Amino acid sequence: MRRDVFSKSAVPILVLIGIFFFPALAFQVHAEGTSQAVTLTLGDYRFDPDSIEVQSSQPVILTLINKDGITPHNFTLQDTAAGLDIDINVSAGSTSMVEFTPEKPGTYTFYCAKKLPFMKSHRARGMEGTLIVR
Ligand SMILES: [Cu+2]
Repeated sequence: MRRDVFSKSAVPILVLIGIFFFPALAFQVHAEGTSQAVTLTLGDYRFDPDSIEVQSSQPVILTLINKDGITPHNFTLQDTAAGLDIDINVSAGSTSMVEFTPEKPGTYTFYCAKKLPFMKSHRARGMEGTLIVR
């Protein structure tokens, strides 16, 4: 049972790592400046609101609430030139969070990438919106 001995001795080390590093990480997030909290509701094949505005070079904490009971949704925002690469699923009735920092001012389109076979995509049904970075 050498494996047991190893995992028991590893526990205090992992706890110590947690105690020393997590406050440091938390402090770093707060020291970077004001973060911007944005909440979007997803449901009925739309985003609400469908237009959001944020400041560049400041972290955005995006909360995605899927209010539909059965339909899973998604938030996709990809623009490689602007360094944006978000693709996050939000199961029916659940909430997902994502943090990103938009560095380049501009107007970007986000959408839901869900699509069932033989059906119109959620985006084609109107599930898209605009992120304006000032
Ligand atoms: Cu959707």
